[in-house]
Amino acid sequence: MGILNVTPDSFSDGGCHILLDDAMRHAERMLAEGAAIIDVGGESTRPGAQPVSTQQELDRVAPVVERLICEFDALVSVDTSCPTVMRETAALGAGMINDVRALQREGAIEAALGTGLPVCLMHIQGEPQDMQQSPRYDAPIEEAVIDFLEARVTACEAVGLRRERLLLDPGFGFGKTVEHNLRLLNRMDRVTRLNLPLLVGMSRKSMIGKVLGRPVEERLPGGLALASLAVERGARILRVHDVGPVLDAVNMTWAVLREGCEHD
Ligand code: 9MG
Repeated sequence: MGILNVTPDSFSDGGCHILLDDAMRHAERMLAEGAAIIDVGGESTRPGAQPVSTQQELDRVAPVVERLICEFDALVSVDTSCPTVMRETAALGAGMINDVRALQREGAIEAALGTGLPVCLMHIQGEPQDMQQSPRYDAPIEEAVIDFLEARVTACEAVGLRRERLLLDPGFGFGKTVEHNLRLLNRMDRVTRLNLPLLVGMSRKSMIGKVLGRPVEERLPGGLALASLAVERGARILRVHDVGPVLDAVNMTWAVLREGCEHD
């Protein structure tokens, strides 16, 4: 899943893909490098980001979704928590909803249900504005994440949004310290026990910066290591900026894992 941010302040490529033509070129490049999904977001969810109005989000995202669908044969995912944006972009042909708030906003479950689209439910504690202010948990992080995701799946099923349409995401960096993120990655096999496909996003995130002491533009090697480990621990979709290099890392990882399956 290639990341296409159409926000002025997104943390790692902020401002680069604001213009429609730039956004199309960037999407084209990610698809040529092997992306199967393009994830379009119009509201930054980086730590400290301020919310945007529904109209602002729609104005950013809708033209991009419309042109992506017109010009490319790709699955377009919309990174949104807003019921109106879900409905409007689904009507334009979007094929998936990626909600970092796991459909917790009022009306979001009903809107997602009405679209008929698959939905990624992500774990988050707090809101982007304050989620990184000393995050703490009463239970081990992996148990907190599993309990939250199970509860969100139950809430979806209660209104008729069937689990066949759901994907789960442990939400690296969303209300978590570096230690939480590292522990969660080590125990991600437990999240796979919920028996739903796992989507994971760690590309260029601050956990890499903090461990390696690298600025955002130098985090690719760290991101490749995390991508490989995530696949080995059960991730099936990786949300990334650097599609080509990550795909090589993933294909190499799969070659090793396949050999293990064939000869065990
Ligand atoms: C929008 N967004 C930013 N980071 C993300 C992550 O880790 N997962 C998902 N599903 N979406 C994300």
